[in-house]
Amino acid sequence: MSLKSEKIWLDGEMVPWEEAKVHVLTHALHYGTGYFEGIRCYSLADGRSAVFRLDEHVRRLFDSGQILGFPPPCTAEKIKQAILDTIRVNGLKECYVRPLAFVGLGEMGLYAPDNPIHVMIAAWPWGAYLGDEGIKNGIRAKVSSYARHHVNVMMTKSKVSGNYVNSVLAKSEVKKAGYDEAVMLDTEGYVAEASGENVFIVRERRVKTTPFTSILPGITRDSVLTIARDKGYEVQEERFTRDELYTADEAFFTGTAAELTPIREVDNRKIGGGCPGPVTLDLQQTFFSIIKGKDKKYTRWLTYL
Ligand code: PPE
Repeated sequence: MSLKSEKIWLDGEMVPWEEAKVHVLTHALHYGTGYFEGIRCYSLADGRSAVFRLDEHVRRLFDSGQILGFPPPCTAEKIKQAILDTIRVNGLKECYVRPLAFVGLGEMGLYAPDNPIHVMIAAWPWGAYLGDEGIKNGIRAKVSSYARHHVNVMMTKSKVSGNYVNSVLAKSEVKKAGYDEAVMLDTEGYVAEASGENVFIVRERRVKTTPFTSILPGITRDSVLTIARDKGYEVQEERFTRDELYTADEAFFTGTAAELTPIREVDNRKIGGGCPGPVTLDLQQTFFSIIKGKDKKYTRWLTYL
């Protein structure tokens, strides 16, 4: 994956990629005081391109700012336009977009209410996050020894940069042990989410996912829940345990980067038959046809370039 593009949007200007830099005393670099989004733009079957669920991602960016107490210094409309402009100016038909708002240079120390808030938006091509093989045949997951944030330790509904140290620890732990992705339990021992995805299980064709407890409210999670309900599956947003994950017929991850990736193994136990199950494949296929603009029922989720 190359992060290189022509331009990065920084505080209202299109800046050459090489010049989009910050000072080493930037507050966010020291204390993790930034918040970001991950958004995908897809090239459609009809030759156009569209950003998937742009409004919801920008809304969550503002929610993150509201939770932290330093909102972006511009309107949501301006950010939406800047996202579309960044994709266009870089000539990208299909890409991942990363907006980040962060506390800049000024005072050092934890309380720095007068430091400037910067916003940057970059875009680059990013293929299957957990690999082409993984998205097709499923990945091997391991439960991490690191617990997910407690709701009163970190603001889990906010996509805060600092929150991701917890994800980096978990992901590194399981990757070094030879697995593809980390499943994280909450501080009470229930399955929370993965290092960068939400978790779903299927048993007897019933689809279950973690409720809004200690998790990031995933936009892909919401899309898949909507698709599952529309298709007539019984859907439950309920806490579940690690052994319930082991004994599921099927399991999968959802995320903007990971899209809908089947889980074929957890802690060396095959899930179902050890390959993507029928409900997972059904939901995945519908999701893929929606993002490609082939399913007219969900065009409300697409913002055309
Ligand atoms: N939980 C976490 C912790 C998370 O980081 C993500 C997205 C999700 C759930 C799913 O949310 P959504 O994308 O709205 O469906 N993770 C982003 C960052 C990945 C990265 O490595 O960076 C993403 O998928 O863009």
